[in-house]
Amino acid sequence: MAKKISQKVRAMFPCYTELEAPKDLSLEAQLEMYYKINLIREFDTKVRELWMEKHIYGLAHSYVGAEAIAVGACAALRPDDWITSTHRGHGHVIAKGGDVSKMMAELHGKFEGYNRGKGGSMHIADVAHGMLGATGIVGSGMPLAVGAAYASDLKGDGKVAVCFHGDGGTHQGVWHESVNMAAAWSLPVIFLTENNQMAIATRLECVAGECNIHLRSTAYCIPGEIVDGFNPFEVYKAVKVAAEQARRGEGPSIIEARFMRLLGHFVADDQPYRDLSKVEPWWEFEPIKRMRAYFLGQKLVKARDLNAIEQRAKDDIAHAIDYAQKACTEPPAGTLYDDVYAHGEIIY
Ligand SMILES: Cc1ncc(C[n+]2csc(CCOP(=O)(O)OP(=O)(O)O)c2C)c(N)n1
Repeated sequence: MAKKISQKVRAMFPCYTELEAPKDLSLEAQLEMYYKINLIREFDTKVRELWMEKHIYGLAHSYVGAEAIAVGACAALRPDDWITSTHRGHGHVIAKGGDVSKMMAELHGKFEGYNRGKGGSMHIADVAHGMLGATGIVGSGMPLAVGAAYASDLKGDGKVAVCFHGDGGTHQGVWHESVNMAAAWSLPVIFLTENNQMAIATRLECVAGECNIHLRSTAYCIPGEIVDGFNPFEVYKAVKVAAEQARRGEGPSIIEARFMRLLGHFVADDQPYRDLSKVEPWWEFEPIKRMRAYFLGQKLVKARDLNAIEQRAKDDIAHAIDYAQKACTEPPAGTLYDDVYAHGEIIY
């Protein structure tokens, strides 16, 4: 029987839902989600430390707290489906099956990294795994997702594109243009809003006429749904339904995964613009704590087996750091201009 949700939780987080595993997911698959959530948590926790110690170049944005969204969504996709990402993309890469060692090498500016050390955190793509790329330009992943979905529609290969973006991104004109085109052409896209209720220092309610982003779907005559963004199983269920609709040719959907940004906007943000005592209670809802309580409470898994999964995630990230720092090499000076400009004739 579902547990009663307290008034206090309801008032703070109205879309909170208790964890209940989807019927079509084996325990093994649920534990794989638990591993990936831990892997993302550990990756971005270490990235923050390494950035502070000046091992990592460029800026980095943490996916800590948002793990349930990427992992829940990607578990509901086929390996050959597409995703597009944001400036906060490490979680998307890992959830879609990317290589943590290659990503860690890239963040260290090493030649063995995803972009041969030239791109850094916000430019990681892994097309072989269907990950079309992170981007520092808010909103720029949206038309990419529509384009990928259009290609799949023309080819009839049954692939779906999930467009991850923040709540801030939904205020860009390109969001509306992308949703409109996908709706008009019935394209297989899922617009998945990671609504952490903040865009850098700006609270959503200060800049949105309608804070319920999923309700904007009515303007485009497509389905829209809101889910608890800290609950990987609810994200999975919503994406599964939306992906099945899209594959049947029924067009795009909007899913708003609501949660709270638990850390600063970027790794060194000490957040003078918000009262951190109001953020603290949100840690109660974070996915690792809740999944652990669920598996133990339902007597599905023993604590020692969950500990072993958590340790495996830690070991895998320790190995990735070791690889980036000890086994990888600096990019040779002669490769400075490689992959930067296309070789070709200029035609006037
Ligand atoms: C086109 C563009 N405008 C502004 C920025 C600066 N900027 C970087 S992240 C960000 C906030 C994005 O907020 P949101 O989409 O909610 O994502 P979140 O960071 O909360 O995950 C802004 C305004 C940018 N990178 N690109």
